[in-house]
Amino acid sequence: LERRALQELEQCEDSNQLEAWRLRFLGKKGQLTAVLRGMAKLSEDERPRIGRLANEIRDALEEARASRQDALKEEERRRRLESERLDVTVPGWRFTVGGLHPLTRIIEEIEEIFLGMGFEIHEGPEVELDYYNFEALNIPKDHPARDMQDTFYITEEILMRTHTSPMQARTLEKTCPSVPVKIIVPGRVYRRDEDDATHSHSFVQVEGLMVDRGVRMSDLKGVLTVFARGMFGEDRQIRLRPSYFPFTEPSAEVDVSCPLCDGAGCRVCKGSGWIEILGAGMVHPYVLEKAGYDPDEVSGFAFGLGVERTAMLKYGIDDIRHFYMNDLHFLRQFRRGL
Ligand code: FA5
Repeated sequence: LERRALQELEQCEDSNQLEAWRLRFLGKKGQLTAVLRGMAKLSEDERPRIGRLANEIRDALEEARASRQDALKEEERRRRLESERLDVTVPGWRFTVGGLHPLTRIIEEIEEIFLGMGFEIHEGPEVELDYYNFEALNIPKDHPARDMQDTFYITEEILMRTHTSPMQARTLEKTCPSVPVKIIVPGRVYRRDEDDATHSHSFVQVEGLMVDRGVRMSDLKGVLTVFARGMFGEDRQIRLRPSYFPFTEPSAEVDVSCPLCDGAGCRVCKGSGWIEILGAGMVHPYVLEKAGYDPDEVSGFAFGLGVERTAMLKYGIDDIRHFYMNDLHFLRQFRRGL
């Protein structure tokens, strides 16, 4: 019995097997216990001898079990340590860190420049009422100027805003009758334009609006000059060309002298030396009146700047679609400084 028990003990590989072994030999119903129980049947002179022998075997088995248990524990500890081993010399993972999108960076730069001139930053809804996008800006339903901005309609009265100018009307309605009002409104706009190198059906504008007593066209020119120099360099010039918007009078299109121009073949300005970046003008009396202001008391200017065009000009990018293709080779160029 002892030999068999010791042999089987050797084969126990873990604490479960060891416990099963203990029950098999030393437990209440175990084989050695059965021997001790059977001693009642033995004769008087056999009993002490067999009893001693059985006790010795029990002690030997207990002892063997304890040392097997220690060995198994030690083995388990060794295995655990092995599996938890950490090689601190293995090279680490390289984490790829993203960066700000070039358009986000340009918007932040624009905001900085206008904050510096005392403008506040406001935001407005991209899904807009026809009323604010057109009507309140002096563009009634049958007005031919609606064709200038081909529109995505959601219902007859709700549309995707085609410019950030509705925020002129929304803001003035709220601020009336107090002055001064000095805000810029960055935001995405949508038009049913054919996509090409300089047009996108969805792009970003920054609206500017200043209303106060005695605001003049020269204030507009001064503010835009500060902007152009802050954005493109101190030696930039701006040029105002007469234009037409129903919500400004007079209206102008504003060009910046090409900062990258290298003559007739310049791929940014096509050799003209100037690039259009925004539309602007003096806020039309109709718009002021509609919001509740008296146009004889206050005046203002407004402008709408194309952010992609500004970024293209600043970084010499020749196709607006680069901003939306998510080509990492393109985007990584703008990562420095995060
Ligand atoms: C307007 O949207 C007027 N709301 C601007 C304005 C505001 C005038 C306040 C007067 C007072 P326009 O449609 O020209 O104007 O667009 C303004 C600028 O947005 C353009 O100068 C150009 O930089 C940019 N832009 C226009 N259409 C697109 C287009 N499809 N893709 C990318 N940029 C565009």
